[in-house]
Amino acid sequence: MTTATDTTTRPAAEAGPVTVLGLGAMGSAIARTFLDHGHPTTVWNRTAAKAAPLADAGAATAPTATEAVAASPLVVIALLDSAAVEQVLASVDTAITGRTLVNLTSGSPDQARANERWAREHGAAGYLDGKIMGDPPYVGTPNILFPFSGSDTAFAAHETTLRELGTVTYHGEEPGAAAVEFMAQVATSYELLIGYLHTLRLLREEGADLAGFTRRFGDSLTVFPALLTSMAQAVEAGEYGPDLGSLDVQAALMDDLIGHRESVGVEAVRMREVKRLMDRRIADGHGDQGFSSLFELLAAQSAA
Ligand code: FVH
Repeated sequence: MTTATDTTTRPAAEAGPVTVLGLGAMGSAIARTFLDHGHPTTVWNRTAAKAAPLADAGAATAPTATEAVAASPLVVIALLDSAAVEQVLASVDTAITGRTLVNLTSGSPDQARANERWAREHGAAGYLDGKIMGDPPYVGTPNILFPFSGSDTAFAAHETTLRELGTVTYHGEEPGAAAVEFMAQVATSYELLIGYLHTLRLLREEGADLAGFTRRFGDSLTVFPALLTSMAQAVEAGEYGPDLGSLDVQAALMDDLIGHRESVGVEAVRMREVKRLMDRRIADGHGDQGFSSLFELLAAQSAA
């Protein structure tokens, strides 16, 4: 194993040793950030050549994941997926004993819970599950988000180091909580963005100004936080006022929206799905309620 060069930018006593397993775009950016903050940093990657730029920047390179883990009390993993995490952890085995394991690999809440069990059963000092919302160039800036969950003592012990990576939030001891947050944030964004792409297609077909619309729509998003809050309150209480108007009125508008999309050759399957839910709710006698009440139909067995 080569030796880490100390590139200290703050007192060495504060910047403890860190190991990073996985040197893809994200792991490399993470390791570089730790180096920039003066942590003695040990790195390992399945394809060893990817460690070379980090070695040039002062990282120690380990020939195996096990040796990398042995080098630091804090071990950060950023691999492709949960299958890769499982394989690498199996090779590390009891070398994790006494170390804090931080897994930043994307995965489900259940995978996070399984990793926490594995860490506990192998004597780790603690397990934190983290997720990444942002791109590699933003690592080390406030413009990338890292939700964490898991051991609160591990979080307290390593919070300062983890905050060097970006904007950090802690979601409590339940190991799956950060993954729940990640899945919810990412899924909502995809649903919003596919609607936006449909709209851009519709505007293009109508010959409208995409940039101008986008600017105005961006401005109108400022009303969303209050709207989302009131929708969450309605769902929590199970009491549905006529938000966005009553469903009786909204269903008629939906017919116009669907008809417009279809008239210019834009696919409208998701809007037809919204209309189908509205129609069901109206048929159930809830036409006086608002949009939030569709929540009642969104459990898998009730949406069919
Ligand atoms: N923009 C991004 O990059 C996104 C932002 C949101 C969160 N993701 C998640 O971050 C994890 C790492 O992503 P990444 O961008 O670093 O991914 P790659 O550049 O493709 O690197 C993948 C690394 O995983 C190693 N690897 C893959 N399979 C295995 C395996 N079976 N055993 C050991 N290592 C494995 C791979 O090694 P190699 O191919 O170089 O040998 C890379 O080090 C990810 O969960 C994203 O969802 C990033």
